[in-house]
Amino acid sequence: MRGRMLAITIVAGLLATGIATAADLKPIKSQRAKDVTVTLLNDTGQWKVGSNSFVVEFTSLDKKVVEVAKATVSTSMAMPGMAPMIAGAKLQPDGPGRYRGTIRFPDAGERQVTVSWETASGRSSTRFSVPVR
Ligand SMILES: [Cu+2]
Repeated sequence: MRGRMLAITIVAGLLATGIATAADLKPIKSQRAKDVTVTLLNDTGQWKVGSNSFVVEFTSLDKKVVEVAKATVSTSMAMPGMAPMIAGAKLQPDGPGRYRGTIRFPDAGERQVTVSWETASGRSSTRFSVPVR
């Protein structure tokens, strides 16, 4: 009985750890680009001024993982009377159809975000806006 309780505790602990990563992430933005949905996520569902960690996921319309290569995330902010402010993310593959990224924003405001990726059928990209608060 005691051994069984311990086993249950360990399994529950492992499940909690595994699910915690996925379930604690909130979508920042989800954008459909033809047959692929691109979703940015992090722990708050928002980008903030300063350093940000996030995840970008590529899924099919029926919510299955889409394996992509060479994903990139870049952002641009229109600044009145100035050249646009550009910031790119550093991305690391983190499993099929998923990348972990970091990006830094020096100020608040709306960003035009461009995500691009490669599949067997070629290179694709999509553009959408995300506020930095
Ligand atoms: Cu700016």
